[in-house]
Amino acid sequence: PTRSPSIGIDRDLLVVSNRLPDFRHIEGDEGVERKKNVGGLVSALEPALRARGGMWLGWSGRTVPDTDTVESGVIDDRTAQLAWFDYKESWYRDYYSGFCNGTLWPLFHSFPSRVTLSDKGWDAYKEVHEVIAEVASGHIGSRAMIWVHDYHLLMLANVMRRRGHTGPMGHFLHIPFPSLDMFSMLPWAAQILDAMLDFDLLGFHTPAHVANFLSCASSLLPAKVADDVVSHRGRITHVAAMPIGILPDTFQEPPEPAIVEEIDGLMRALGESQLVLGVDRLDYTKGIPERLIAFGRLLEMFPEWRGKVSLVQVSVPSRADVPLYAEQRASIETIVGRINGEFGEAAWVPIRYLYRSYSKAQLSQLYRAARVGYVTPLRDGMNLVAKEYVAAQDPENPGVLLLSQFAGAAVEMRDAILTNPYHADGMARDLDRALRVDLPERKARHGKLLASVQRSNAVTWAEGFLDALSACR
Ligand code: GDG
Repeated sequence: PTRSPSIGIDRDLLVVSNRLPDFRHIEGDEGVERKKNVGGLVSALEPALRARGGMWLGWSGRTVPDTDTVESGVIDDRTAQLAWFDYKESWYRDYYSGFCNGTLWPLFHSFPSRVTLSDKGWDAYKEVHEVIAEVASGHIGSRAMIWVHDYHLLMLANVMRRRGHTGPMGHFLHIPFPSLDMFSMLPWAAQILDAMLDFDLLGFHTPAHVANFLSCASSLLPAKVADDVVSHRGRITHVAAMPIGILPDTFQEPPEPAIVEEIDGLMRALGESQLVLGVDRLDYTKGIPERLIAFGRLLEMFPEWRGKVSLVQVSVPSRADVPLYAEQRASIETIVGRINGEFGEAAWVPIRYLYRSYSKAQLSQLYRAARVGYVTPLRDGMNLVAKEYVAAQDPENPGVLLLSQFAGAAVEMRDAILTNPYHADGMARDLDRALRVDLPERKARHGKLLASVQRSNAVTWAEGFLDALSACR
């Protein structure tokens, strides 16, 4: 990729998110180090970005001392023009780790006891919005369409409108929107809602998230709600449930021989055992300790599974510098040790815990090898792992999806076996049931799940959002 100055006042689409797709960090003054693997979001948006000469703006992944000048720039990438900016160290601490991941993330996932509230975090949240709005304004004209992603940027439309932006602006929230009770915990609840209503379109994963937003807007603001339209300060905002999807075909690509060999090696090590698979970022919302404990309960309540089933839990390192995440990691390792110590035998390891990340091709093969996809977040906006697991199955011999009732994905994926991750005994019984599903029922459930994953995919999601945003004006 090459760096180029921003030229683009004639661009008509800008996507803004905290992280750029697969854009890790800038190296030195010259090049940019990127991961080759392109995620679903950028693949889904690529056609629209190309057609509209669009640009994607986000954090470079790099922090600079507070005393330095913050740099920003543009690189031309194969998929899109990527515009980046650095964070000051204090923004990383007070905005990113602080307000975004220490306040909004736990609050929106309904973990009130994990929420930290500080004026410093709130000030940093507002300050970083101003900075991003300034960078954004340098890249587009005032009538361009802007699509903003996630909880890091809830107030961007408000700041852009103040700077004179008149073009359509939409926001998609990738995490849940909480109930009124929960949201009211935020001292700045009304300011955030008020600012969100400067967007023309607000997209959420599920009708329940939409209902929560509408109930907060009508209770905490003098806003008028009629159906899915909110009127406030003489402006109109459309609110819609638009569940995100994946690119299902990309999980059926034939693997390279080295990957086949690697997964075969794992399956040989499991011997006679059926594979139960968990894959998540290491995050307390994903319910990893609860999942491990329920697996231990399965071995107690149904001893016939001992030696016949193994859990492989892949936990991808995430936000490792946030203390809560380090604690979570330690607690998981303790539980794994306890269960393996209690039930393991020389020839059988109940839980294999892998604290690392895998390539998409490796993940696809792991999904395909697993008899049960064990996807049990305590709360999740959607959960793409559930959809990927279904997409990767062999249709002639598919596995069973065991899915938390608290994942957004549970709304569309009624043919999974749904479970309550807070109830270890119940989840152990549901796991036992999932392991016993016979081939005809596995095929029937998988056929319906796959049809839904194919119907509502990443491309239909991105097109649907942009069409709806255009239609708002
Ligand atoms: C947020 C919301 C919402 C995982 N391990 C590896 C790897 N992954 C990929 C998976 C999947 C993605 O990461 C995780 O997506 P999720 O949806 O499960 O969860 P969050 O990261 O929390 O995402 C969530 C989502 O946004 C989209 O709106 O569904 O609710 O929290 O795609 O495959 N990818 C690679 N190696 C790994 O080891 N390459």
